[in-house]
Amino acid sequence: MKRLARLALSAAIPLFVCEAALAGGLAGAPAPFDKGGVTIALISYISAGDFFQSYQAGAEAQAKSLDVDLRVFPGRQDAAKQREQVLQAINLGVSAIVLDHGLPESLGDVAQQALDKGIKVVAFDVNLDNPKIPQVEQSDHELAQLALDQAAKDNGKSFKAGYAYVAGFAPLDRRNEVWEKFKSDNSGVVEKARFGVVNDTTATSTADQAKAVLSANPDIKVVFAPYDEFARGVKLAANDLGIADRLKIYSADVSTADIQEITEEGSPWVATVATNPAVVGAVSVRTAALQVAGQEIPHRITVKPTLLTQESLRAAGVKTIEDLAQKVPAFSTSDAASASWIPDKLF
Ligand code: SR1
Repeated sequence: MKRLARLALSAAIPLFVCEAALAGGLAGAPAPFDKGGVTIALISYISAGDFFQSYQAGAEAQAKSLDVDLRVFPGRQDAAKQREQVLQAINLGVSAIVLDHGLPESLGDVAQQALDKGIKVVAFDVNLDNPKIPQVEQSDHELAQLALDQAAKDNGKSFKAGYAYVAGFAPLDRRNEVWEKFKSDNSGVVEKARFGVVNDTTATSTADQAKAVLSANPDIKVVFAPYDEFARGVKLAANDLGIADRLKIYSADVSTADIQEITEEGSPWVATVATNPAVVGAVSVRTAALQVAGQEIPHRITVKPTLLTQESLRAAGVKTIEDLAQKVPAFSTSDAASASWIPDKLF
């Protein structure tokens, strides 16, 4: 299934990507991209789940378009392993490293070692607090605000809520800031329980917790689960308990599998707010490429998310990410970290 999704994505990559790869270097690009032979490492903390698969596919497509050799290191939710992989990438002599999530305490010093060796470093969703390391993110404050505004629109400003959250992940921490403010602005919104797990089976582990929470708190009507794996877990729990008709789930992220879960008959998953993860992966590689080319980039690079309600997806007949990209053109592109010499029509 995942293989199929990636094949579908690569099938959508237009011809010029192949032309660039065949040419050995990119005509009209600045050095070193004009001659080719640039290697970039993508070192991910989380290797499981649709978001991260799609992010990687986007990074690979953008790398291919730049004739970059992208070395992918899957961290498999292991901080020590991810740290070791940064050292391996330094030893390989890559031109740049993209860090995709991770724990700041295990990455900060090795990222600095890379910088000291002249290797460019880009961080997606891990806050390394280093002025030399640009941060890519998905406007997480806006993302959470759009989801919570929709929750307030659907349920009013007074409801009992469950909240899925794990501290220590930069995007979840940013979304949490908005949730805290939302609660303090709306005293009728009561957080009855907080739960969530991030591991290699996030959805099912979160489902086990959600089942206990929802059984113990039958008055919970809304769950804010701002990560699609959390939302899947909550939906699974609601279905198992037979309470899907009295629960509404608001989330982040989207994939073809998510769209199917959101739009299916009787689904309690009523809205999500998302970017196209493949676009975010592409933006991360572009940021690294611009740095390698010695070009200016802002310190904070954001990709804007879109609100997708169950109602709007059903009404537009959206069944897949490809449908979504067709119906919402902004979803398949971002002008973040762009330059005239970087191919941008990847999907
Ligand atoms: C555990 S962090 C999960 C989040 O990272 C990405 O930002 C995705 O949006 C996902 O929700």
